[in-house]
Amino acid sequence: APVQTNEAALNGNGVQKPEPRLNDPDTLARQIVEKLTYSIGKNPASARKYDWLRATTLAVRDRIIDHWFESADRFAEEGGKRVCYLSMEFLIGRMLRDAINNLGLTEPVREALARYGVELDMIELLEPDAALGNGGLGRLAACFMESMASTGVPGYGYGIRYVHGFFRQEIADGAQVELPENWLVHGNPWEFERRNASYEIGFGGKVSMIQEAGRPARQVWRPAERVLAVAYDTPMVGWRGRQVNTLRLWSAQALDPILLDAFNSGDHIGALVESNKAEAITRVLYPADSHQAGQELRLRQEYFFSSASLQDIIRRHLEENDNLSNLADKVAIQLNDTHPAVSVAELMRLLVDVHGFGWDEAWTITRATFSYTNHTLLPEALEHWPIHLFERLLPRQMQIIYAINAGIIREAAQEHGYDDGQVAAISLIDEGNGRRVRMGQLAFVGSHAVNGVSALHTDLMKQTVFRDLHELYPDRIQNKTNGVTPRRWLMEANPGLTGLITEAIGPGFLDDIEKIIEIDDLADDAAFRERFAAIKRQNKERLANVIGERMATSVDPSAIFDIQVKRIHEYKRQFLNIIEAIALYDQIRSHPERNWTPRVKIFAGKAAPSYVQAKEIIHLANDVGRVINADPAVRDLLKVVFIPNYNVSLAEIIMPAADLSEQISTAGLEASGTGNMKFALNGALTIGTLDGANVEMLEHVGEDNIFIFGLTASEVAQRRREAHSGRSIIDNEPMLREALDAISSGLFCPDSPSRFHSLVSNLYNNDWWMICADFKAYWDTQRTLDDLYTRQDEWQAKAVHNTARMGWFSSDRSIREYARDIWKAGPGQAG
Ligand code: F58
Repeated sequence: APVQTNEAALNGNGVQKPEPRLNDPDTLARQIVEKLTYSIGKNPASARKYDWLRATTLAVRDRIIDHWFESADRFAEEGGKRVCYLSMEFLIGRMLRDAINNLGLTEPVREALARYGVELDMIELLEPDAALGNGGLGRLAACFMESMASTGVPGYGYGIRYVHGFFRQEIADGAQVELPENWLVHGNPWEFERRNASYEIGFGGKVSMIQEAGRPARQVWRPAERVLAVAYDTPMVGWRGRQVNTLRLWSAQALDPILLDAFNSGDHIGALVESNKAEAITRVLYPADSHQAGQELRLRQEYFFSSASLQDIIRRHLEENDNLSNLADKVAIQLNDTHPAVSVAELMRLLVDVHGFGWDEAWTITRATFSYTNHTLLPEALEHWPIHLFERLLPRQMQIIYAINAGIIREAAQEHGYDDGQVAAISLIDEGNGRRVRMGQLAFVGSHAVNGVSALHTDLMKQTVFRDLHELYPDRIQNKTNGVTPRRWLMEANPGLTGLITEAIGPGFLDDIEKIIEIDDLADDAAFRERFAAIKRQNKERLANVIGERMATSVDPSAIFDIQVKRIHEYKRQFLNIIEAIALYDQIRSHPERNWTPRVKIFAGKAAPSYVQAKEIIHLANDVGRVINADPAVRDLLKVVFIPNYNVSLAEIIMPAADLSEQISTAGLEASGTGNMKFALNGALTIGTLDGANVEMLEHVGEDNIFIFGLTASEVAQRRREAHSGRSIIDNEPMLREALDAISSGLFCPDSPSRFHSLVSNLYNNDWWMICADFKAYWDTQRTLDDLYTRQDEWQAKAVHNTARMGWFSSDRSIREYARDIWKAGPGQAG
């Protein structure tokens, strides 16, 4: 209950209402020093850079809070439908630049700090990245949070406040080394702990039927263990500060942090056992991006944040409504992949067991409330939990899943005449290899809408993982192609280009990114192209400096910057790119007389710690770079660099500096990709396969402005059915053979010549990822690009077309589509 306040003092004469903060440099300068003095306890004369960052953050935060309260009041007044985005990951990166950019404070803050001789660009770099995610899925959630706030959708993110985010990567003797990440060590000025919003989360125990007088019999779950979920809120500022939404992250704590009995009897360690066990739930982000982490702790994380979020959503709903029967009119819950899919069973439990709903009504509410996004078709990444584990940890939810399954199967058999085989295909329980709960099926049947993240991926979902459920519910699957926020990925990452575009067409594109198409005709304007190229050159110099500083390698900014940055995975085919580099190295050495176009091949990305092949690929990239970069025979014609510790902040430097973007996954396997969009928006040309959103990028930029090669998804599927092997291709392709021979010979790893033998022999034996199959087409396309780069006018014109035609790939567009087609929430929606 709210505390008793003196209404008159609060509202009558406004005594307790703080003055709204002013945004001029004078006021900002004064308030930054005030924060430095009274909140941080530092004298401006002796303050260190980090103190200035903190003081600036606090001063900016005050301004965000003003907007935050306004947004909250407005939502409450309008009583519209809210969107809750449940995601195990939010890969946010730094927050200061994003906040001041969206509040229009970048220049005033810069000026305010300059008065004390402090450079904004310097202190910004001290902010740690919030790296609460692995890659594309987590970064998409972060772009969506920003776009919901920017497009006026009342969005609430729900996730986990990991103490240790995505690991820090170092390269030692060419190999990846993982180090713990520690973003919270100096505290986090962006978050607010909300002790009042905390919920009990149970695990284990027993379920029993109870019969109370005058009430129907019901199931009661008595968990054996209970932990507390405590909320931490971070404001998410939308463009022009018009709306500020909330990201609520849960932290686990013991209900009884010190067991006093144990403590008093002298068992000081034992007294802490509970709190250690509880806190372990939110201690660390699982770093596997392509294999389901089958550990119990992972399932605990999933249930922990799902249950806390649902309890929070229900509590808020009941504060504003009489009961839960209209839940789906007031809340849309989006499941970001299957990690929160246990929510389907948990909402059923809360509705039926706790709030007394009948099963059928509860099921109708549940389905109307949830929707689910799938991000992968890779079988090894689909989540399924062993029944015995699920049952032990979540006994009541397991019963509910059986009951849901029975209903679906009954419907399929009775209304659609499904036979046993068809029933097995749609069942939530996989009876195959040890009985398991299939989380994708659970999310699907518990949702009214299921979406893929690009047109191709959505089609393939219908044909593969969800073929049978799609047959049963043909209207449920729809497409929502991904997007990226132009604030972070154009305005903040590339202020030079943003300035040029503003000069050319005015600032309208800042509010409606699709207006960026207005620069399209300027591709024919030589003066514009030159300025566009000059900005690219500056961005390349900035990246060259980073490479020089971090790796003591010098690269020439006039070479093609050919960049592949993303998680390291066999299907993303960094290996293909490295093989092409080796083949090129070989050709340059054999034909020094030819007119080679200088190229710098840049790689960055992390491998899951347990993914052996991915780590070998990192090792190979580093080993190859060491040999090529030291060889005077190719000096300045070819360099290969692997930049360690790829993260959001590094991406902000890399995206604007690329000439060429590598999007070369085996067709059919990259659900969408979002790096592809960031590069093209910043004027890189793409070399890529017909995979994920590349297909739609081709449609938007036109076939003259993108470089597509290789097998299509259906050709890949066909070859896989034929058990295609690489041997015959290698035998007939001398460049490929010589490159593979060079690897096998130990040329790049004389210290351990057999290091890459298994990597190479896999290609001979089955070429599962179609590296051999696509090599020649890839090589030829690269040479076309070499040639094109020598005709700078043509290259730059294509680059301008790419930037001009990427407006559609904004996450604002994605969010508007979700709002209109799935959530029925946000501006212009009845809700
Ligand atoms: C990615 N998935 C897709 N998963 O690979 C990419 O094509 C797509 O653009 C992106 O999602 C956004 O839709 C992805 O990043 C993960 O990182 C999971 C993390 C948790 C374990 C399983 C993979």
